Amino acid sequence: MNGKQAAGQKAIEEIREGQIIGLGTGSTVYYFLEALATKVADGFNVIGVATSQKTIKLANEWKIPMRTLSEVEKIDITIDGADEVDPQLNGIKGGGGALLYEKLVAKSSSRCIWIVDSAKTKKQLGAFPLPVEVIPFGWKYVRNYLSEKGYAPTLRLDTDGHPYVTDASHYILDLHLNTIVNPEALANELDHLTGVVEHGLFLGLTEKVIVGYPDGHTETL
Ligand code: ABF
Repeated sequence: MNGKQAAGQKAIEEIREGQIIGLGTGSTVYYFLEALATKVADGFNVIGVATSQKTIKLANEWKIPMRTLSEVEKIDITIDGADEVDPQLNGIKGGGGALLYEKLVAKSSSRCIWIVDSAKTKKQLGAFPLPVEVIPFGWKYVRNYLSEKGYAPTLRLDTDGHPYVTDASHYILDLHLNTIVNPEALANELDHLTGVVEHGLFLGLTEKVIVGYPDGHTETL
């Protein structure tokens, strides 16, 4: 067992019969979905709300009943991954390109829990490139603005060298910041930049982080 598997399986303990569950994206969430599918196969009654086409595909394969976010009034609990987490439980998300839908699902949830392997926990955010989701029409304006600020933006490309396109048909600029001294100030700046749809700073959006270690044990932040 690896850290991601340990964290994914541990998160099952947070789930109750009859809940509407936000299902995140990524390889750690894969292990949570696998464990959830086993319970569903045994008659455990839950409804999932996905954050990406990738998660919808997996949930359908494993026969987890699904709804879209617009079909539910409230999500009871969301289980999602993250790319970096700091001691204040702030994080960088969006390495998988699903940050907009992940943030909408997180903000629609009564509870949110992240599941990560121990490599994701950092003293300070920023080593992982910060994803910024932008309207394709204005991506060069945003790229130039961020470049002039010294944020070293790069347009995310897919495997055939074309701009990566999110499920919401936007582009992503990844900011290479190394360290983020004041995440709140940066989030506020990005929130007010014309052309930016959303960014991967998830501040105060999770109540708990389950950290999985290579030996299979987990700790909770
Ligand atoms: C998702 O989990 C994304 O926000 C983030 O990029 C990803 C982490 O992926 P993994 O669990 O595969 O490391 O929620």
